[in-house]
Amino acid sequence: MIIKKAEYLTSVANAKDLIHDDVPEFAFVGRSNVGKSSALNYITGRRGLAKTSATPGKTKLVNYFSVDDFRLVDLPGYGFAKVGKAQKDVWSSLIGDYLLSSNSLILTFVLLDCRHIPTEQDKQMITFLLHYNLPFMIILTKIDKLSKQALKQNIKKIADTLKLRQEMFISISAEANIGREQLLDILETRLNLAKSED
Ligand SMILES: Nc1nc2c(ncn2[C@@H]2O[C@H](COP(=O)(O)OP(=O)(O)OP(=O)(O)O)[C@@H](O)[C@H]2O)c(=O)[nH]1
Ligand SMILES: [Mg+2]
Repeated sequence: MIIKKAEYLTSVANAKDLIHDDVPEFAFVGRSNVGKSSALNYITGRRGLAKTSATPGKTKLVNYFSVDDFRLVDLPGYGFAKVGKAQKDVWSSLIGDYLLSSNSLILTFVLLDCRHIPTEQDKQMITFLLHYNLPFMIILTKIDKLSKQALKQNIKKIADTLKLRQEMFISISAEANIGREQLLDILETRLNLAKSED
């Protein structure tokens, strides 16, 4: 798949302002600083599209990006001490509101740092997605930080911790340009599936 157009659409702070239409959406969730905004930029091939930062807690709103005939949605990070209490618990957060109310969300990417064992909040996010039967995949980020061998070991550890099959995992590095084609293939497959279900 080739991305022709990618642009910032809007940011939303309250559940009542979330977009409800039939444009298919892919969402990015995960801990603060895991690389959500970077992954979104990497997929689109537009470096400065979503704001990234070495300081956790950069993305505080639901940010919508319009990409060809679909949208990418950058969600606030969780697990960062300074985010409000409401943002800490997915069941009662803007993230949760978004995930449950978007009627055109076709796939959620849960991003995990390939170096770390998932936190309680990561597990809670996955429990939430499973509970509501929302389709998701895991993106392991920053794989430039590990050797091939160490990455392999960590994928197994992380998959075991989450009790998920390794087929649900994609490994990427926005920094070292690894995984973009695989991600684009997933987007394309999901978009075609959504179209055929219409
Ligand atoms: N080495 C390496 N660093 C990365 C990679 N992707 C992102 N980073 C760095 O990780 C930091 C956080 O990236 P962001 O994309 O802003 O993370 P985020 O998940 O959007 O963070 P919040 O908006 O705070 O929730 C930045 O300093 C990025 O440069 C990667 O593939 N490799
Ligand atoms: Mg961000």
